[in-house]
Amino acid sequence: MPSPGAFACNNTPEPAVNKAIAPALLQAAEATGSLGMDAYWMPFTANRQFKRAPRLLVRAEGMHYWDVDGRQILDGVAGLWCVNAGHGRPRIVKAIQDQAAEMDFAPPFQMGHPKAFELAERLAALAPAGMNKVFFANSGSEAVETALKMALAYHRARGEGTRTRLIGRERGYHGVNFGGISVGGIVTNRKAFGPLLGGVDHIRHTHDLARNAYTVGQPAQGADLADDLERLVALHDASTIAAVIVEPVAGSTGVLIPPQGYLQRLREICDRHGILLIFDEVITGFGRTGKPFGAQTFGVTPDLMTLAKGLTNGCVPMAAVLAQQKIHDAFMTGSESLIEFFHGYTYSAHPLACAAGIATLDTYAEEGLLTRAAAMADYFAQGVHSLKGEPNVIDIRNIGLVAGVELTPIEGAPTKRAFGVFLDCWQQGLMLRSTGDILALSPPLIVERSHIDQMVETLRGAIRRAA
Ligand code: PXG
Ligand code: PLP
Repeated sequence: MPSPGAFACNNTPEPAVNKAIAPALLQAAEATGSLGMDAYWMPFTANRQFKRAPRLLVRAEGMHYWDVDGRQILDGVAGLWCVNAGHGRPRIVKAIQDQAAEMDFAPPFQMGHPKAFELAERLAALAPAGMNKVFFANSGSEAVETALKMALAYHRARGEGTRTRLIGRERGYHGVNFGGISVGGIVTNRKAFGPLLGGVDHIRHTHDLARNAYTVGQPAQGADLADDLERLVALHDASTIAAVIVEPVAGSTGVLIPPQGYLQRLREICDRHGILLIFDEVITGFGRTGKPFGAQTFGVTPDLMTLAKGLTNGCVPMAAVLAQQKIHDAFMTGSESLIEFFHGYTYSAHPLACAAGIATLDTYAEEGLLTRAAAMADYFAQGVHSLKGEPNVIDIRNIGLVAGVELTPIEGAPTKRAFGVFLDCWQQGLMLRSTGDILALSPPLIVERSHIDQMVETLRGAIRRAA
């Protein structure tokens, strides 16, 4: 048998072994004869480094994970920006268990099941007025592809088939499928994958340390950056442009908060030129910014909106595209016996996901979680902004219950400083995200002040040690 040490976190001093957890895992591994870690090619991970010093999670409840050594880890990123109600919520667990026993799968093409309709109605009721049509997918990446295809087909259905161009934004993250990386603006996610989609262009990103560093909430400067869309209209002509896709708050790229008035201006320019506006709310959806959706926090309604992550509290993969009535209605022409939109996934509206989604929305509603970020925002902001002045910190930004802390890169080794801070925090019992030289915090929305204190002080210590 390979040594149990294969699972140990080598750099953890004297882990307090939780007898209930680690032996169970090791026993299971022994039974299957595979303690090895070779076969699993891990996503968005430094595989070789990880396998030398694995970070293995085995249990989760509330605000915490436990690792294979039995250490309790505070969850500072809601898993991966998705576990908004905290871990192991009994209502959601039971809904998934019951659904698995009652009906495991129902084909979504030319068939339906009641919970799919129920969840769609519930989502439409939460959404900004008018966004009342719901199309299901299984990941944020799939939701993005779906929204882009809807935009193209919408224009064609209305007789404006010349509108084929898609506009994204620099530093945007829209998942990893071909449409998403094409409109996305993160070079590492694009450069290895050939010419991508044709007919795509990008507006400038809104990150501006010189003018906006250390802003609490929305930066004052930068609404004018939306005018970059006018530049692309002048270059390509509006008659060739189908849609613009942006994240209301860019998450993956390091928590970029939209400048005051910026999203309004984008909306105005889109309206002026008949261009659809797509909000990718995979991270901002479900309470992260203080209201159910970023569109409501920022007071701008898009034509299409992508959702995932918090939709099922991360418990079962699921995503959705919300569309304005007018988008949907443009498809509903011709013979009623014909399929209107040639698109869908085997697992669209999967029964387990629908059950999890309904129970998740119940949990959010019962506990007021979709507005709790607004109530906690001031305390959270004070905490994270107290890191100003710590070594190598060059910016701190926040809204609702999400924050980014940007560090000066180590010369010649970008990303290394923030990744070091991430590893140090992990050893101190805090899980957060590093992206580039930015640390991102986005705790479950059940977070208490004491957790915020622990997050901030753990991060402070790690930043000091990284100096
Ligand atoms: N759009 C946005 C705005 C996202 O944040 C996706 C689409 C894709 O969702 P899926 O479910 O296909 O992963 C996301 C996902 C990070 C990180 O850097 C963020 C995401 C995914 C993985 C890592 O912290 N966001
Ligand atoms: N590839 C093949 C060969 C398939 O038959 C299907 C679906 O039937 C897919 C891919 C797409 O899978 P999904 O619907 O889960 O996205």
